[in-house]
Amino acid sequence: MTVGAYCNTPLQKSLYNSVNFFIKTMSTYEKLLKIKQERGAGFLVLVDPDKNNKQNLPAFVREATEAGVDGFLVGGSLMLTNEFEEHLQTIKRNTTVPVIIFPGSLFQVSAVADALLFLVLISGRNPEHLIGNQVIASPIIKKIGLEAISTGYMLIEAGKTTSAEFMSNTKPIPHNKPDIALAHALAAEYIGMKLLYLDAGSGADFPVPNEMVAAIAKHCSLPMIVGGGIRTPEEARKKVQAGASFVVTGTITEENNHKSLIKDFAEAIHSSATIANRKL
Ligand code: 1GP
Repeated sequence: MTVGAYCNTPLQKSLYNSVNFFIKTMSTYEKLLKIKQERGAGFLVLVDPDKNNKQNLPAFVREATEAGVDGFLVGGSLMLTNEFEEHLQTIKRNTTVPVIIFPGSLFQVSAVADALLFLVLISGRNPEHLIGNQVIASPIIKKIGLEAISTGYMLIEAGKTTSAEFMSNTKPIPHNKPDIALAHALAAEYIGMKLLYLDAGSGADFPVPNEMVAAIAKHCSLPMIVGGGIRTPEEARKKVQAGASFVVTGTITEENNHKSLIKDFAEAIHSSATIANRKL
């Protein structure tokens, strides 16, 4: 039963309709900010169509949504499948939370999604990922009316060469250099970007260090997504306590897609946020 079913008086009904209309007309970026403000931090699950089992996808998406996931990221560094859009459609059909493209290449643009992280790989010095691909993709994004969320993407040393590092041909920020990471984050803020994504890369041996997340959260006001190599709810909790606004899991939720684990992640992320996490 929906909340609307409990609205009996005309005033209650009108208030319910206004709130509903407001939520429906919010941009995906506004919805992310709302999650950050209300829950302190959000849980995003990455679906990589190359790694995901297509047969299990509808049930996985429904269960993850019921378990408290705040959004799905869809994308991958390679994309060996030609079923990217089919995956997006399946996810959209089975969830009510935002479905956001996390593009690994120019081929990962589609109007089926609610939005796209318009990534600029600020930690690297490869012009293709700083401006080249963005120029090629922009007219298409405009034409299909897709919401593009300007995101400063930073690759952080992961203990091994990840696909993201190899495919982007960039050097990650050293694990033990929070000051360098902070300088990049501040540059993203001053340039006018809307989000930061600190990524150790999928399957990283070790995740983005908590000290790095904390240094950025202390001095930079951009909402911060943190992902790569996060395998336990406890690890996710530490990222939120350090100041992450959103935590991403991909590999662990692909390998072990039990509703109970996803619920544990969601609870750890939502329950450990402080007032500082809620700040916009
Ligand atoms: C990778 O941040 C994501 O870009 C998720 O990483 O697969 O290691 O969870 P994992």
